[in-house]
Amino acid sequence: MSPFTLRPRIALNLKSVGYEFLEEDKFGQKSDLLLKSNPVHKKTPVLIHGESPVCESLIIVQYIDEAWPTGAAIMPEDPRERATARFWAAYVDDKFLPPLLSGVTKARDDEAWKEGLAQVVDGLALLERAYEEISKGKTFFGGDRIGYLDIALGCFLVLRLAPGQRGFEPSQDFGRGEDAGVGQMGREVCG
Ligand SMILES: N[C@@H](CCC(=O)N[C@@H](CS)C(=O)NCC(=O)O)C(=O)O
Repeated sequence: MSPFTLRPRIALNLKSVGYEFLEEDKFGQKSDLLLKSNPVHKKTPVLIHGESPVCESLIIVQYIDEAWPTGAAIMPEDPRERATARFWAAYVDDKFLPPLLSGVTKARDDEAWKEGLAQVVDGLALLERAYEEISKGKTFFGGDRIGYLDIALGCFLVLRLAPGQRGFEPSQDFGRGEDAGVGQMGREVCG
């Protein structure tokens, strides 16, 4: 299951919204529905609510929070905290993920892999510091409950590698491992 797709699914579950999940064939042709629903990027996930598609996983999560306002809020209530959550979510997608998804898991040789891994570990150290500040000692960026930033980052911290695949294991490659800090948060989000 793609971590990008997990994001809206977690948000829908938090809001107790039922949905039908249509899977795309990763290795086959893109479906007509996907091409019609996301003609710009042609990527999943897409949320189709009524007749209208909503694209881009983090935009979908924000949409879900607004379209189903009952239940616990996913975005922080305070505008400044909302801006901070959006800032770090953009950091996750723009800076943290590219070396993880391209540099590390698709590295051609050991040197490229080490370089990618160093960038991932640096990025995670920065996110760990942000987590300490924002979570104020609680389990989640969102405090006692899963929030926007937990959804944005958490799904990518529990990536598991196929045996022999070069990649990134938070428990081995990042000092604090899975039982503390963002590692623990990731497990709770996806548990
Ligand atoms: N920025 C997009 C990224 C989504 C993405 O990369 N989706 C992958 C599935 S994991 C995809 O559809 N890949 C097919 C492709 O790149 O053509 C988001 O957050 O929704």
